[in-house]
Amino acid sequence: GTVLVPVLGDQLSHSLASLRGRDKAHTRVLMMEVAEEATYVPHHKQKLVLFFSAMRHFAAELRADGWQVDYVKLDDPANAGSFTGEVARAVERHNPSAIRVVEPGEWRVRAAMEKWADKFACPVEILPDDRFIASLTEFRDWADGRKALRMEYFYREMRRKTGLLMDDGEPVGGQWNYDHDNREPPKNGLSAPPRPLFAPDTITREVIALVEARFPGNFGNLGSFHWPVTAAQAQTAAHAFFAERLADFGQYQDAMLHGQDDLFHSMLSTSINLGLLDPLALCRRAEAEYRAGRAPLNSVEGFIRQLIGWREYVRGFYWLTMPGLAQANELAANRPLPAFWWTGQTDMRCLADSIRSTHDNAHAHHIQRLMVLGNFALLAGIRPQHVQEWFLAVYADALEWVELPNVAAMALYADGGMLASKPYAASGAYINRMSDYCGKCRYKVSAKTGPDACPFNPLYWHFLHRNRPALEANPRIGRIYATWDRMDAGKRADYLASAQAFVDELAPARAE
Ligand code: FAD
Ligand code: DLZ
Ligand code: SF4
Repeated sequence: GTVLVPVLGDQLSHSLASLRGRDKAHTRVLMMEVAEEATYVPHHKQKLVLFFSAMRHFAAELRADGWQVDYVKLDDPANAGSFTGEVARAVERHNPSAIRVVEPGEWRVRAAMEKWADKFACPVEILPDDRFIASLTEFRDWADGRKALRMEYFYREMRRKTGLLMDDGEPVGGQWNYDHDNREPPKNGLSAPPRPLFAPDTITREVIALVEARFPGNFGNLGSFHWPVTAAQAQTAAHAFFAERLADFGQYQDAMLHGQDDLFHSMLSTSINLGLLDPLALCRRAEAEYRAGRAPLNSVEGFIRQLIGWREYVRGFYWLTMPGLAQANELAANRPLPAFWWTGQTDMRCLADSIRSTHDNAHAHHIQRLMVLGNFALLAGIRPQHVQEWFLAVYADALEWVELPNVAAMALYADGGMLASKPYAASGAYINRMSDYCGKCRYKVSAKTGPDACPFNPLYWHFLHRNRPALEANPRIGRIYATWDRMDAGKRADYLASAQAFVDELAPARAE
């Protein structure tokens, strides 16, 4: 009989486990644009266009390759609006002998999928997603019995497993991690070669019209849509990164410059997360650049660590800690998300630029996400669920399995330190060192308190003060409290009052 193979929007890989080796004559591929996926958070317009356009391109490639594909468009009048509803309709149409599907990336979808076996008369086979280097079982085994899960140790396992940057069982260069070389502040006049931009073709233009019509009020700009929507375009983007930016990727990885949205970052996360690029193949290419003497070790090791370290690690962490992680709030942060996160209207220049880039590109680079937006939300005590929903909505690369650990655990310490050994809390001095934001800001980064002080400065102490019971015992920050205790009482009161005055003025994004 016919086997029904649903392919989800982030499973756009020709080598997908559910397709590999299948007999095309007896397979019906099902792809579905559904309201439930399009609305479970108010996605950025570019994210919607990216997913729908890449899905439509992928379906066309499958058909050209001889597959039979049922493709349900969002505006199909019969559209049932959910994965389960559409699979039910396809079961009616084809009466399949089995449903075979690759496990989804998100817990929410997995929960729905697990009910299919009871709902449908045929067997349902859920296959592991082997586009990841570590299987979920492998990660669980590694995590089992450990109190704290440090990425660094997991990363070394992945280096050994893949053999990437290994010589005779030893890390190339003698060290596993060259992160200390990857914290260069930006030089004056620093600029990176522009990345290739992909002009919308007919399919993408059709999807743009659909998204403008169905989601006119969503956040984001569609005039600047340039994401790769096919594997071929993604390869072009990867090629340009290896040829032009990889060599400088490492040293400027943490740098930020006003109006320069990409710098030396790869801008490949959307293509990797959709399945258009294979992360392991990218790592092998990066290693080849090092072996050929075209890129330094700190850049190549840094890039490989993001992919086989962080990316794999957060995925394992997500499945280990869900569904609790989505509700975690160790520091009891309760302030609603400020309205300016949607409008960008703030005098804080670092935040305004990061939000502007988010609005224009559905992207911001790592340090903008972690040390500007995330740090602000951490220090100001914004409710993790509000911050999570915002990050999941606004970034084109956001799928919950990668977004949630980064936001809840890495940026907000909402997991109480299972992922990070201490909160990534920093005052304005850090942002000033790593960027050109502060010079033209209406706030003074050198001012500690009062209405003109950079808000990060008093917020930093306010954060430490109010979370003292939770943080003081942490050996990596405990000493900061000694500094606080040595300040005179008046200074401490000034810090706390300045921070309070600032947060009291924050208008919430929605009425509570
Ligand atoms: P590069 O700097 O070129 O890095 C190369 C690749 O490494 C990326 O494409 C990505 O696949 C991977 N990578 C790097 N850092 C991480 C990380 N911390 N976790 C997982 N993979 C990583 N990444 C997402 O893909 N989706 C998200 O929704 C997401 N949300 C984030 C939220 C916060 C608060 C933070 C701090 C980070 C988040 N990241 C997320 C990780 C990272 O910021 C992005 O992957 C990166 O900015 C994408 O741009 P790039 O492709 O140019 O990355
Ligand atoms: C992000 C997204 C959006 C916006 N729309 C769809 C869709 O209509 N159909 C689809 O198959 N996938 C979509 N996606 C990606 C899914 O949210 C993603 O595949 C699952 O959440 C992974 O579990
Ligand atoms: Fe951001 Fe403070 Fe610098 Fe202004 S002074 S850009 S608010 S860090």
